Amino acid sequence: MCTGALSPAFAPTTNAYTSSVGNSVTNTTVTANAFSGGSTLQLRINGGAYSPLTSGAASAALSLNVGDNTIDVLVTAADLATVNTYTITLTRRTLLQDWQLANNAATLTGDDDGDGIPNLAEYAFNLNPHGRNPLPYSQTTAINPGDG
Ligand SMILES: [Ca+2]
Repeated sequence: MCTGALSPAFAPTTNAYTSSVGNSVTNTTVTANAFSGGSTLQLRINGGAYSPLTSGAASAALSLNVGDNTIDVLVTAADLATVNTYTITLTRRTLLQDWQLANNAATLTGDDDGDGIPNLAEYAFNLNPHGRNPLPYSQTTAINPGDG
């Protein structure tokens, strides 16, 4: 139905799907197959106007926002009375989310390699969150017991 993998797998009785793409993916196309010859298909993204979609043919390119995009495929049966809408929530990841996925860094506050640098700082300093890194700065604390 969509260029990316849908979750769950497409089934006629399931109306809601999710999928995700990397930050570098700026547009997508949707291909849908009508179940019966008399059905018509329409497509819209992010609540815009519906446009006709030819069964089995790729749609025009749909521009994706970073974050969630809602793609609706409206199916009208030949009797014009039976209407079904299939909705795909397609998430275009941020650069940070791409990095988290590539590095299996589930949380930004976690410190997966225990080197004292949280994952978000590993990202910011372009470090490896699964290889201990020397701290990008150093701190020296002088203790002088003679003071005060
Ligand atoms: Ca770390």
